[in-house]
Amino acid sequence: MRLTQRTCGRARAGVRQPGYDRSRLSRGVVHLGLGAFHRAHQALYTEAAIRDGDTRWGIVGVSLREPRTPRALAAQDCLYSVTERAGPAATTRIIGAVVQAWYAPHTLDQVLGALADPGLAVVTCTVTEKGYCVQPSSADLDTTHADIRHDLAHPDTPRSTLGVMAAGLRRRPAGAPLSIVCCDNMPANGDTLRKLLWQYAALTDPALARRVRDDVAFPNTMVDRIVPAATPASRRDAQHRLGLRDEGAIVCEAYSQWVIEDRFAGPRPAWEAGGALMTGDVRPFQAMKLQLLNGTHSAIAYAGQLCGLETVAEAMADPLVGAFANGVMADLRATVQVPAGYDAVRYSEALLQRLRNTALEHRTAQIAADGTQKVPLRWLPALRAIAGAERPYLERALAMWLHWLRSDREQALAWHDSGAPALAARLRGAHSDPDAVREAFAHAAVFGSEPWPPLLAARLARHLAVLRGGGAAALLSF
Ligand code: CS2
Repeated sequence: MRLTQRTCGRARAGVRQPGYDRSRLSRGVVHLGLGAFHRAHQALYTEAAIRDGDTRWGIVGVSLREPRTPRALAAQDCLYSVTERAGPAATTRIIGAVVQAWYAPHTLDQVLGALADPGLAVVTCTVTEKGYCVQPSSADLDTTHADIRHDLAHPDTPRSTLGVMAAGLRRRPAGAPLSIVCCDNMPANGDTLRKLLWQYAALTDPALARRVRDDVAFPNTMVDRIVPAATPASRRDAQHRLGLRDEGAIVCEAYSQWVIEDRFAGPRPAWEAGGALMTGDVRPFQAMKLQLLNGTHSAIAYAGQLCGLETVAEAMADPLVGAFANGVMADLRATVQVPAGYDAVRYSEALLQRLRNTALEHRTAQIAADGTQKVPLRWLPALRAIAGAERPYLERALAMWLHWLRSDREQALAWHDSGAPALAARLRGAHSDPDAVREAFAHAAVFGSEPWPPLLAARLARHLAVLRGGGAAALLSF
């Protein structure tokens, strides 16, 4: 039997139900990017606000690219389950906060209508780093991006995140307050989104650009929860716990954190009910999390890929990769400023513990995807900050990524990471390892245009030579 509004009461005992009248929910939030992360993170905070009695905040979930999730949710009255797992312990709950699940290419008019509704006060988004059509090294709009070019030519039938936001805003009556809350892993994510949307609007519609600048709030946020993409095994596990078939089931860790800059243009859900922290300055939280967690994650992903380790937990259990992860975190810690009240070492230890969670099937391939978008945010600031001083683990991580790109995996990569083929082609065209490093550093889209220290280049070339000769195990045994 499948999970729906009619059947949800028949879930196994112990499964937590929404516990409120979903028919009373209004559409208060439009969310762009209906993947597992949103549904296991922000949606749960909104659920908590609704359970506290505020029925204004039903979520209109919009998928811009992927039809599977909206189709699955629509067949389940938008209900789905979240199973939180820490080792053998697990809790399963049914989430009721999503009230619509739309696939934008098929429902564009409704999506734009929802964005234009003056009663709508909050838009959230999780479209991944590449979903913003941003140039990773400069954080400026990539005006050569095919989707941006399409949307500039066809502003009323957009397909990019920015194009959809702009088209919705254009239809919106002036003066209706709106806050757009970016929930992707980018430093200053709200400020960056404001700049990108402004740059996009300024290309064709100066009045809209002014509204983006003056009328819309873009609070910065730090989001944290490990939510692997569902696999057949995780779905079976969740369905077993639920006792109903659920094509939207998510299995994730029990840990969750959301830190939000308290800068909204109008009303918002009381996300504090779910434990969100409202603060004046999110930057130290973002830097700490993006570098220590995501930076280490990416290093584990490439080391794991090169060593044939499929999941993060397997990689962490491998003596070489496990020790390497610890070292990368220490290298990143050397330059990161943690928020007041945090102890960087204790935070790192808790992270390592989370990464060892054997109940999650978090694939190294998933984290390795989109490296040209992630590496410039996760590793390069630390390598810039310590120009001169050797950071043995982080530099080995960078060498492993370059080696991974130049090996024959670039076909698979091209599919995920549209920035990878150009860098991979440079690396493959190089005549020697030092030449490969020169080529990489000359690739300004990823490495920026400021020169990199020659000593760093020399060390990277040596690491590439070791990788070529003895593989990742040789590089990590030092
Ligand atoms: C991961 C993140 O896929 C990735 O690149 O590093 O999705 C990570 O799991 C989350 O940011 C954890 O909060």
